[in-house]
Amino acid sequence: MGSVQAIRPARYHRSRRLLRRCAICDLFEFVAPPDPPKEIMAEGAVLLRGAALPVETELLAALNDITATSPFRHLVTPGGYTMSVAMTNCGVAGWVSDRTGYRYDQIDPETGNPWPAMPDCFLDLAVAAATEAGYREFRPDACLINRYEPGARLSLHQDKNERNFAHPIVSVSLGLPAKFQFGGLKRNDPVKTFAVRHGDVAVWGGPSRLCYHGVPVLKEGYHATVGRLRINLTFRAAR
Ligand code: MD3
Ligand code: FE
Repeated sequence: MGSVQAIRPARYHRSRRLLRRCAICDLFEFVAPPDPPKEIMAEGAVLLRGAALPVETELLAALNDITATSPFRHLVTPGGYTMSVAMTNCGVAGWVSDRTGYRYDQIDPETGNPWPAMPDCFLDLAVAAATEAGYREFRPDACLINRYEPGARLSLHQDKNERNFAHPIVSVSLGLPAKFQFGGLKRNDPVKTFAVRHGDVAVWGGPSRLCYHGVPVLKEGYHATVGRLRINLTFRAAR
């Protein structure tokens, strides 16, 4: 299981003494101080900057295997709209939407087969991040994978299709940078906006678990390893 150290970005392994001896490091730290490794967004909600970077290559390779079996597709909402974000899943349960509603299903409706298994590198990262955020019992059985092309967005919503809201949700951002909008328990509560980048991991639980959230329109761009895309992995204990 991934340890707390294993999900820290490499720069935190460097000793204070080494940093102090490097004048250029001093200069960069002055111009752009590093993000804190743990940022509290709200009660129960923690942002772990760069926590996925040490396992980026494994995550992207595992993602390719998953989408070879269960490809990305644009789901239709119960209201009849086609989502701009394309989705797939891995794990024993997958989130799906169609004209009849939203639900978790063991079967990929597109292939008629079970969703691909959750890769160990996915599970280990999600469990390590939840532990780091103070959620020690988290064992996700579902991973929803969202793919944003520039122009795609996810409007403000609550995640309410899971059986037990005592479990947190872990989200891993890869590829193009995006903004998270994070509101309150009512749709019209004020929202805070957080910029998320490649490798950032967020954990939402406790009093934040049912907060409204969304992703505004993704800006045009190109990421060196992911391309013209943003990928978000969302880990849940659905059942
Ligand atoms: C705040 N995905 O799939 S994850 C989703 O970036 C979803 O693709 C977004 O929202 C994405 O349902 C955002 C961030 C997130 C997830 C769950 C939350 C924020 C949350 C639950 C409660 C509060
Ligand atoms: Fe959500």
